[in-house]
Amino acid sequence: MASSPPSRPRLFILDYGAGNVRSLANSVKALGYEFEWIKDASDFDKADKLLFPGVGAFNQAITSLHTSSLFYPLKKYLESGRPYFGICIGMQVLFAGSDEGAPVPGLSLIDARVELFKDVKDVKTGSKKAVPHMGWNEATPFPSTSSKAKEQQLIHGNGGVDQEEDLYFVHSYAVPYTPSPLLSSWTNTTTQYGDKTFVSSIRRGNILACQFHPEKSGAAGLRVLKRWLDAPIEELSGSMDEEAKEEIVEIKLKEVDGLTKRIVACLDVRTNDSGDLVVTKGDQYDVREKAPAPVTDASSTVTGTNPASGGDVINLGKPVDLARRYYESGADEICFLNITSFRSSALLDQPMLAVVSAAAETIFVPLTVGGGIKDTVDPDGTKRSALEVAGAYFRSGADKVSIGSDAVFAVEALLARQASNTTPLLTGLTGIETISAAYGAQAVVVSFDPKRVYVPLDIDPSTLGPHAASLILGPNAKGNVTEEERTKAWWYQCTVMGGRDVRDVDVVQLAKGVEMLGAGEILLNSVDRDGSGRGFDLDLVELVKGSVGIPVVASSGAGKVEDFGELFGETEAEAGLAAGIFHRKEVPIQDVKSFLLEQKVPARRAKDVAH
Ligand code: 1PR
Repeated sequence: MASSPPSRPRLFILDYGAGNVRSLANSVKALGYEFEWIKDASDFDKADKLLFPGVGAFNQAITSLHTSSLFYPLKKYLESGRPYFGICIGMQVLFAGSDEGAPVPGLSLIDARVELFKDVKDVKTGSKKAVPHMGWNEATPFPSTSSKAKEQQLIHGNGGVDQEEDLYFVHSYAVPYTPSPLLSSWTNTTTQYGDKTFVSSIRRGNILACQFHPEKSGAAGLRVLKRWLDAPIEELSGSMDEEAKEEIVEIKLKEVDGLTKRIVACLDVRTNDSGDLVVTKGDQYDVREKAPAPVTDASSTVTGTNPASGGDVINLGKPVDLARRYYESGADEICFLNITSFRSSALLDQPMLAVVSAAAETIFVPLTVGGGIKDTVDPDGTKRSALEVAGAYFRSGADKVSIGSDAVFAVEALLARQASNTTPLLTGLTGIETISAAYGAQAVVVSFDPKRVYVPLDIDPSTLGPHAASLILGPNAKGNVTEEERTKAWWYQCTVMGGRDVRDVDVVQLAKGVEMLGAGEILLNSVDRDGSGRGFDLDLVELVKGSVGIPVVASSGAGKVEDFGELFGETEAEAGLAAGIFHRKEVPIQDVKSFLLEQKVPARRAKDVAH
């Protein structure tokens, strides 16, 4: 009788309830492995290998482990010498404690602490770097004695991550690297962000853990996961107590850190008039066909027009197919915006949840989803909190949620409390606050939809009140400025409901307000530049970037690769987003990357982009 194939090690994943574990689960499945969830303490005894993923708050993770009585069984598993792979919070909990949230002891395998990124500065210019550290950066192998070189096989070297490949990080806290025998015995890679060097992965005995997200780092990250999943148990097992070499290793600060500029592909999604969920794209937020759509034959030759299609929702394709195409073309992130969500409850808008869930199964870079993330009431009267809506998207595989209209209303209320000296200034009840508290600031993006308000060039700024802070004088405007614009001045007014309704809030007020509420990133659209192909509104980007310490994704108006070079050359934006030029196949994403690298702008390098 043929011998049964050797049974595979029993792989378990620990879900402490607030991380986006679906992405890791999807990655493990895509690599051909089955797994089981740790449901209670007894499952640790069945595990041959254990994965612990997660984003979010240290305190929340530790507290959750205690309330589910998993803290000590986890510690016992780690001490058993069986293989452990921790990701992000799954690495941080191994340390003694963290600056994040109320003080609570970690598993304390390593007597060092996780600290907040404070006063991170660019080494060359001294300019302040945004926190969270969000994007693609390199993990540099730790200079080590030969015993470690073998261990690094799991991340770098033969088929793992190549030295120059980038990995995805998203965190506001990290373990600073300081030369010491303790950290020398654990540190596997280090990463530099601004003028800070931190421990980006550890390896000792049966423990492998990384600050970056291999499940979100494209093909490079999946190779790291695959190495660990493929490795025989005996290769991964061992004792953490093996004697450590008393080495002190200095890591020299480089003049330029490795963080790259992100290129984000955005898909505006809505139902068309026949009820199908399609990717659409208009200009200045008008997504309907102007003229009747062209009719093409099998060879895509235009043979006429379809008079009935005038006024139809522009249909550029199916959301998941297009998103997969962009992932394969090297997009660093994918952003879905459900642009008619304000018409119904997101949770009832199952197709959008299904889109995210399907996309997350085959796309291994960060996914953001926006549209309808707010407190809602279903048609039957059921109340749904923004946190509940966001949770549904995270469980579907989203890494970040984007809040638009609701953020404007929250900042309006904040400004009113400020004006009337009402305390507390922060109620803790807004969607930004509740989602940020539960999933971490890095999971909360705020989408701006500003519209220019033109005023005479010789206006007395004091007549604009607080909006004077966002006033731009045409003669000083940057980038692609028309002669007519040079004769005017303007400020940027915020809109809601996809540009349909203007509010008495300007972009500087909104930016400062959402940062105070706990947002981790700004998606900065421009109604005026949307779909124009005229390039990004550099003055708008500079205004908002100069108002906050969180990352800014510039959006709207990209028409050619040079527009991205101009954006990153003229502003400190961390990312550039485009839609139309990608949907219409006018500019391949890889051409944007190649152009940026030619211009010496750091863009993600990957040996093979998609898995
Ligand atoms: O208000 O929380 O429900 O969120 C609604 C979301 O939908 C917001 O993020 C809002 O920006 C977006 N939205 C609403 N209506 C539209 C519309 O177009 N009618 N999309 C819309 C706005 C912004 C980008 C766009 C860039 C790049 N689109 O998605 O793709 O401007 O365009 P380009 O590269 O083609 O120039 P809520």
